[in-house]
Amino acid sequence: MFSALKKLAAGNNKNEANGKTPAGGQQAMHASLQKKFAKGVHYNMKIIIRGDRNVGKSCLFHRLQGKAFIENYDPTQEIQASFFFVASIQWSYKATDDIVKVEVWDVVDKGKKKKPLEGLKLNTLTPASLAEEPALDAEFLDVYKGTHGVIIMLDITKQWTFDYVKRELPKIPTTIPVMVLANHRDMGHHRCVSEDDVKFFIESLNRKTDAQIRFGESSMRNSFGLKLLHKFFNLPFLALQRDSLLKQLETNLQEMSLTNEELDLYLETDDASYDKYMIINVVCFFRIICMVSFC
Ligand SMILES: Nc1nc2c(ncn2[C@@H]2O[C@H](COP(=O)(O)OP(=O)(O)OP(=O)(O)O)[C@@H](O)[C@H]2O)c(=O)[nH]1
Ligand SMILES: [Mg+2]
Repeated sequence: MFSALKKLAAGNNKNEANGKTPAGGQQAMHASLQKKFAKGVHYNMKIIIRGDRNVGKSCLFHRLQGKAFIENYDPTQEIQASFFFVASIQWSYKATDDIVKVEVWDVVDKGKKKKPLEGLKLNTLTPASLAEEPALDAEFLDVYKGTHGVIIMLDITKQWTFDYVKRELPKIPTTIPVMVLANHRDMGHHRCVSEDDVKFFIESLNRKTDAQIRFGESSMRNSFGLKLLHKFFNLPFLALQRDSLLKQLETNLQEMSLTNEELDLYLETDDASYDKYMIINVVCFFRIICMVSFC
């Protein structure tokens, strides 16, 4: 687990460097982008995907990486993180050349505990050391920390997945833009969660901040809704950009007040007095004359 934690914290620099497709769903940066990005990443944007079991989170996680639909259900055991650069998910904000690293997390609420010491039969092992290692899941990590956007998914054919959304949505910090994604749209004939029900619930939350809760529909089977998601990414990006600009503005104001203080201090020194300046110059002049005449 701790290696996975390190991976989440440190990104996939090592793998990017050797150009291999790394494990755990991470993706190496395309060689043609390396030159462009050599100038440095301007923004790191973290997007997390949440939702009840079996709603299609991992399918979306794969789709965002440009991969094919996964037919078989393989429950995710612990949080997966993937690191993209804008061009590799065909996302960029229209009015800017900024290089944005998009980090997507496929979040697992309750992971399967692992037995790290399985297979080892040493006498020195105590029952405590044989204890199961916790999985990297939402119970273990504060997944909203440092998050810029949330995609919360439900399956329109399963009422209880909407109940999950109802429970989780109010827990999401109101500063983070959210997309409620009603997935399995291609299964419309089995639909039991209506668009109106979801929209009504979202409105009932009465979010007052700029970070809105949006609603959209999707099908991971035929990629419907991915365009909408890419547009949605503009919201967390613009919020991130605004924070960064506000910080720059704050630094600018601090620098300005420091410069004014420096100017005030300078004006109190001998260097800033014309009379003293002239005396120093005259003394220097006579010294040079004396040196020249001695030579
Ligand atoms: N028809 C249809 N099937 C989908 C869609 N999205 C996902 N599935 C199927 O639903 C099943 C579950 O998808 P996953 O992406 O593994 O679900 P998950 O939310 O990651 O599940 P957990 O990892 O257990 O939390 C898989 O069999 C997918 O093929 C969709 O939009 N339409
Ligand atoms: Mg999954």
